[in-house]
Amino acid sequence: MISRRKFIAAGTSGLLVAGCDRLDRSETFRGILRSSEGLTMKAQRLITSRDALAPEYRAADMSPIFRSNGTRLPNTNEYARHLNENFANWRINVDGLVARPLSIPIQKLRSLPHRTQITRHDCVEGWSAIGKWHGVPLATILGAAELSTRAKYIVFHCADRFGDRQYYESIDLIDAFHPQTILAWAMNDRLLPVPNGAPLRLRVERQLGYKQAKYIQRIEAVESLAGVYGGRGGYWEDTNDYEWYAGI
Ligand SMILES: Nc1nc2c(c(=O)[nH]1)N[C@H]1C(S)=C(S)[C@@H](COP(=O)(O)O)O[C@H]1N2
Ligand SMILES: [Mo]
Repeated sequence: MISRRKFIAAGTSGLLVAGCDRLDRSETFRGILRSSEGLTMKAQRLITSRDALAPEYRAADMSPIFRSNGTRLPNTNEYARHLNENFANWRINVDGLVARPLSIPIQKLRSLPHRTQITRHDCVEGWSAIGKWHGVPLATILGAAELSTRAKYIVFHCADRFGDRQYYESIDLIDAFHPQTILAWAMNDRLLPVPNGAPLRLRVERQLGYKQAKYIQRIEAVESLAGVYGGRGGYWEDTNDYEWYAGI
């Protein structure tokens, strides 16, 4: 498992280096490097790459099939009821370190200004797929909720469970406010299918598949991950030692 993840990382690091080489030719970038004495080149690249956009693709590049992984259908009575109601009563609660806690009906969320992006999903299990996502920037929601200056992480609480544990994930504020970080409610021009996280899932395009939380019910802003479930920031992080930051 770990070696596959390293393999994926090695496969994409070439692209990042190529991007840096291109930037290196511009005067601005040299200026930035000169002004950052004390920072190693590696750290500089790291900072640059955290803000950079993930590659976006053309419609012609989309995978004919976007498979599902992990939970395909949350097995709770509550989810079955929502599915039966076509998610008409699904709400996304936004709470924790915010000045204005929100409870947003899914229909309301679908009416907000959205972003569309065609990106590649990479799962540590060794498969990738290019899909089209449509959703609200997470930044819009965090802005509406008036995120506290104490908040450092955003936690996504999901509707599905593995055994006795709830699936959850978390990201830091760099990723939370990244322009490609969206709460997606449609995929490949259709409302999100159940196997892919209906009615709402996260797309955090600079990270691996397991960070892309499906079946989102609650978004919580916290100062520390220590008190959240197993304390390591995600289901796989808690149970299988996966890295919390799964950058690609
Ligand atoms: N709630 C929830 N989110 C989840 C999972 C899951 O089992 N439950 N699996 C993760 C993994 S490992 C991957 S690769 C992707 C799969 O997304 P997909 O089913 O749309 O392909 O969702 C991620 N998010
Ligand atoms: Mo995955």
